[in-house]
Amino acid sequence: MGVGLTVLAGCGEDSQPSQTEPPIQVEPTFCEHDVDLTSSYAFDAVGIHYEIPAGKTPTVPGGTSVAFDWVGMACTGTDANGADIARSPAGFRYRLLPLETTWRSLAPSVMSVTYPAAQLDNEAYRFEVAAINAREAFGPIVVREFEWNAPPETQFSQFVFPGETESQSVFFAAGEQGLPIEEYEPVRSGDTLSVTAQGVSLWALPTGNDPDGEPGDDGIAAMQVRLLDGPGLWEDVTVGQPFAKDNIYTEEGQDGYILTARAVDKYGRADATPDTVLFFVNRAPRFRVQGVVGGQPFSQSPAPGDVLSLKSLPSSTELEARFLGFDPDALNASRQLLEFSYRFAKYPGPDGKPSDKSYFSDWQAGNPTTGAWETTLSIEDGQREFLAGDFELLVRVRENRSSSLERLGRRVTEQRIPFRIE
Ligand SMILES: [Ca+2]
Ligand SMILES: [Ca+2]
Repeated sequence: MGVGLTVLAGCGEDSQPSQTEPPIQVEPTFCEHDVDLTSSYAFDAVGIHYEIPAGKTPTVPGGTSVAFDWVGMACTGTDANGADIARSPAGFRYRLLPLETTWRSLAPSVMSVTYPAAQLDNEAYRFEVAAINAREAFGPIVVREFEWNAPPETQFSQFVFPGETESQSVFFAAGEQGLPIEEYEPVRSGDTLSVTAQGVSLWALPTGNDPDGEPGDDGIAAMQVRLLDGPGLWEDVTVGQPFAKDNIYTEEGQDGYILTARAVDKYGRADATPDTVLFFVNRAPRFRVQGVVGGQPFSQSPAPGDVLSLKSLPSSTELEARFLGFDPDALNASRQLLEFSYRFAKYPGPDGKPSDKSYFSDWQAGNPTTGAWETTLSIEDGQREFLAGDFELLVRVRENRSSSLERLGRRVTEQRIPFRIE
């Protein structure tokens, strides 16, 4: 025989070590240990259990503690002689994200962990546990996920009012304050509410329920309502009481209102999807293309699609025009107090190409009695002649307010008028 080395890994007769040479030492192997998570559950003060199954993210009730039990599985490595050897876990590593961001160590004899309710909050959690071998190598990580404390749900209570077939939840009254609720009218999301000098009164009853609540206890600790015309703060209202507000106006430049309510449960968790109703106050003025002014028929000029004659113009730089506006709120029907402004968005330029250089004119008062505006229009302050061709005129009508009524806002409506001059 030559060099008398014998490899020890095999087990056949041929590989028996010789009597005279010592066995060759090999590096032992350390296998990975599985963890068998035997139970994962939440439990409340009277010990009622809520399972946390694998592959799901259940919501466990607010106020519960959460516990995990597991066993570490033995695995087969080899010893220094290369022989198979059963190894037990050298310990465990676990963490509960996001509460614990680093791994916690446990001795091999400790195979459970409990998180008291006081440590938990309104969050989604992820529990991870693994066994380690003697070399501190992790076996497969076992995961359970859960959310602690279901959020409450909020809605404005629905009522069916006389004359209404469908139930409504938010109501308004324009004008007189202190009316009985039966005389309020329903607000549908997206409505524009008519307005009076007293603004608008609003009434709604927000209610909430918490999935974690128990019989006799709806679990709602607070109710918050917000009436937004922009970013705003939540306002606490008494649970079970309606939210009511008078004198709601539309301020200058303001768009709509968003009425929102959210319930908050006793662990401080708020409904993430509050009930919401969008509405506007003060209907914008409108144009009347046909009407009656001072007992006489009235027709807007120019009206969309009109074809005018160049010869009919009073001068080469002037166009006679008349418009009629009205405010559907009839805040003060005898004094419409409307203002008008215009610009030519498109007109034939001197080079024959369409031009669009003009800006909106200053606001000009309409007739305070009739809401009519009879005027002469010009292009670029009379610097341009009217030429034959296609025009596009934009006319705006705006509510004019005396200083005592300016809280009502001044809503604007724009009319686009394509017309032609031949
Ligand atoms: Ca809850
Ligand atoms: Ca109005």
